[in-house]
Amino acid sequence: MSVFYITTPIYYVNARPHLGHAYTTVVADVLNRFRKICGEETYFLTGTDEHGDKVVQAAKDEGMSPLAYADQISGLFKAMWPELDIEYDYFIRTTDPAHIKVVKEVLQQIYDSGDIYFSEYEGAYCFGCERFYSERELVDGRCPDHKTIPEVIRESNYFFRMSKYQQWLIDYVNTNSDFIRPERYKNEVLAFLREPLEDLCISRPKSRLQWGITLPFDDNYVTYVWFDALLNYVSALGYPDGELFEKLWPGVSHLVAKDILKPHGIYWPIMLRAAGIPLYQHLNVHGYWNVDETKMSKSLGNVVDPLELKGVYGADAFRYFLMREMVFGLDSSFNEEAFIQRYNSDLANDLGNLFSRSLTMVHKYFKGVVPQAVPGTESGLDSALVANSEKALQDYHEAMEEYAFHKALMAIWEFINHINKYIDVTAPWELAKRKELHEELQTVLYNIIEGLRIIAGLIYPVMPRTARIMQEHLAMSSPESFQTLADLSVWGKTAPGTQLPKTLTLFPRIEQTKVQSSDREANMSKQASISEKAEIPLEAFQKMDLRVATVLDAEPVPRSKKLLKLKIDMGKNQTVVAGIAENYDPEDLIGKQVVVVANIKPTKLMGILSHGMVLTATNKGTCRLVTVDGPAEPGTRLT
Ligand code: ME8
Repeated sequence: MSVFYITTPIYYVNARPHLGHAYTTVVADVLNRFRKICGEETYFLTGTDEHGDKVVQAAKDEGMSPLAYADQISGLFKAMWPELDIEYDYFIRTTDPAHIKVVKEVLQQIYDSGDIYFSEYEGAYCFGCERFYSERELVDGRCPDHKTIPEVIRESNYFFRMSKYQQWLIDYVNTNSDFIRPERYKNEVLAFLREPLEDLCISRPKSRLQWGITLPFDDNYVTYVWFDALLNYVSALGYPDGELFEKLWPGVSHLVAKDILKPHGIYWPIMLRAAGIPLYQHLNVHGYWNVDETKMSKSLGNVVDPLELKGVYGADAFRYFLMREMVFGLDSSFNEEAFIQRYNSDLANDLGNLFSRSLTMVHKYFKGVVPQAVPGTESGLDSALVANSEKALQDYHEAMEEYAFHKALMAIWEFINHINKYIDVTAPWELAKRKELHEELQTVLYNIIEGLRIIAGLIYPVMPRTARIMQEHLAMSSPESFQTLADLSVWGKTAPGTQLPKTLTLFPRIEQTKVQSSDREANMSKQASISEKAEIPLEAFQKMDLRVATVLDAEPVPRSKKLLKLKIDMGKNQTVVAGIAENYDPEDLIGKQVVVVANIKPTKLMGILSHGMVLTATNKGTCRLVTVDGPAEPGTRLT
């Protein structure tokens, strides 16, 4: 049996976990679950990186000792992962005594072999990056990351002879084409290696920094934080003698973002080589999440908190969005409106509706008992459905192997849409009207349920909670409900005759107005100044049918704080739902003239179909209706 050992970076404990950390860790969890359904043995490591200047500085700012501070922030990371349904096997901290022991052993070994030497060095040192910069690396004399002018410091330090391994690494990367992937990052590493590789300063004098692992061969120094941190990937397995190390190391795949390509693509392979440890299998590098096209940063106040999103939309929707939206390897921009759109269209409409309409039909026509497909009643539609499921499975598998998570999800959604069409075309409600077609009805509903079983199995790595709920409602009880890819590739595994529980709504639709906090709204209206908004052609505006309407009646929508149901006259009588209950009493609206987008696709809000959208000016939680400057004939078009 092959093994799969997946690692995330160990995160610095100088800041709270955010969207970027969540993304990498969700990807690791998705891969880990995927490998499990492939039938492989897996191991998933994450943790925190706790030494170095950055942590000392952050602790000082909070008036805490480095260890107390590290305990606190490491605790936040540890607490966040289960909230996002991330099931890691081991959480490592670089302050763990077992890790410290391994770092010292490896340092000693490399020192003994002659690849670490002592030397005086004068150079430009960036305290933010905790490292020396060569002239060539600086941009206009400044640190490319922090934009600060590094301080020139002169120090005696220990150096790791990386230069000796430069040609070996170039050859290795060239001959092992999937060692660093996607290819753009392999090329980036090779480009870097075209310049002479300098030896790495791997010590910090204690006169400057005490918060680190003391060098085993010189008490006056602590270890450079990267030399310490990278070794977590082997220390966590009990290197050198641990059974886990022996079993798992051959299957190791690292996951990082592009910001730490250099330590992982250059320092780490050379460290492994110098220590006589076999190299990792793959370094998988993803891009960066921005927020609303802007770099996420504390000072801009746009750091996205995964728990806040989870609280509003649920962990599965959050995971789905991350995996569906980002093309692995490229940058992506987070935007809450896009999130809600995807949620409503992919999760609430496509998947959620399919699930509830299917189960409702089984209850209506078969008292909730899964019917038996009847041989001889199948048509071309049924074989097309089976063929489509096979194709979905194959496309999904290939995409997952390539870390193209967005494509894997697209493959599942193609199948979901295929089943939705299958239902529309076979029209079980028509079959149910005719007794002589009862057997056809059985076959159709069996096939739909079988399709849902496969969908539940395929979404499991990305949406484990939804998969589980679907499986429970398809009467598949754990642990038998664990579906491997092999199970999913066989059509007909659902047992007829099983009684299904009542259906439920997997993803209730979200009203845009309901979820955005007034703070965020205020921010958005501030940010979206006219000049910044994307321009649209005139024809796009002309497509919009804006009408004057008179409110005939208004009433609150039960169980909703924000919504009112309005009966309006816009040339013809219509019902619309508007999120204005916090600002208007229903009785004040009767007779008022409003402006409505009349040709918007009807949507259901809290179970009421809304045939238009009432325009408002909304800012900081207050909302004012857009109206006309004097009586106008209901239905008058705005131009
Ligand atoms: O670099 N978009 O820790 P770190 C996507 N301790 N991913 C992001 C991101 C963003 N905007 N921001 C952070 C360190 N990440 C070292 C690692 S490993 C031996 C030592 C994720 O807390 C991404 O995985 O700065 C990135 O590589 C990592 O967090 C950096 O985490």
